[in-house]
Amino acid sequence: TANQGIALVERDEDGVDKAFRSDVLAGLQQTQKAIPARWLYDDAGSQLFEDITSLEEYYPTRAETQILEARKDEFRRLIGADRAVVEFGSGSSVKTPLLLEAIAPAAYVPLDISGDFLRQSSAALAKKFPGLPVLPVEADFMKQVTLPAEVEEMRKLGFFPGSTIGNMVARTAVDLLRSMRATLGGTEGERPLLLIGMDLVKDVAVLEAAYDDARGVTAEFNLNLVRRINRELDGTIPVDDFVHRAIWNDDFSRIEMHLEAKCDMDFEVCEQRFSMAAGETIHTENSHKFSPRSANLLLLAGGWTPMARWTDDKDRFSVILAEA
Ligand code: AVI
Repeated sequence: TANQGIALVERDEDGVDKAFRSDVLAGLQQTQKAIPARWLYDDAGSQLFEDITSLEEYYPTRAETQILEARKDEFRRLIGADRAVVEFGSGSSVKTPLLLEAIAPAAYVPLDISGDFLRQSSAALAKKFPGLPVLPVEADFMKQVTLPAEVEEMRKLGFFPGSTIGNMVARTAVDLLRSMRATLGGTEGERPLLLIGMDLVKDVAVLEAAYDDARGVTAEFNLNLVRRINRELDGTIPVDDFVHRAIWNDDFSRIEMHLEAKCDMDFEVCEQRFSMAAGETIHTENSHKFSPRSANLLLLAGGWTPMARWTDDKDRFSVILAEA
């Protein structure tokens, strides 16, 4: 099948992740230096993101969890039982059980590129839901994934919580939504559903605080990328000479994370020399925020028709049910 039996991470003879190296070297050569946000998530980065989700200022996780808790009856009614739930990314400890309790699915299929995470979270869920077939697939869900034969005949529900779609530019987000459709399959009479979390536009001060918390955990999450480059790519980047910035870009309706150089500097990565002037930045993440209309437009562009929409009591976050 398309997704099985291939190495998901390609390494050179020194054990260096080739895609990481080429993204970093290409990104540091750009006029506006930029490194794709996926590289924030090594083990340390994933742990720091976990820590972020419980910060006072970081509302998205709590707001989405509140919606999933409050709407169980509606999910059950609109989605029905006996579907196979296909989660894009390994299940989080809190959100996935809420959905599985609500709709009593026939199977649960988590897809993740990290086999370790996948095995851990699958084992935890299997324990929590005895009798539920848990069928993890190690795959890059940005591309079409072949699902296990056991779920072929079942109706499908895709689950993509967390507003992770917001970390992609529109072109990539649309490609992903289309890949999800292809992965979930279905026919004219038996269309798959998608339950997706999308964060909402709000007061700029609230947004900037969510991405620049008082304890500095988000700053550490961002700076960890530089530590990772130094460790894995023989870098000499002076970590302490960078400050974390979270900036609202109104034209693109997104929070941008940057690392700003405090002084002029020269450094090396993989034996290549780079220099930065004081005030220059490396752009490390986008987190797009949606209006109800822009969320609908993105879903429609990706081949999904919104059917229902829920928000938390403070209108900070939305969960949308869409049909292929
Ligand atoms: C994973 N993703 C949805 C988070 C977000 O809010 O965009 C990543 C994050 N970056 C900084 N804080 C959290």
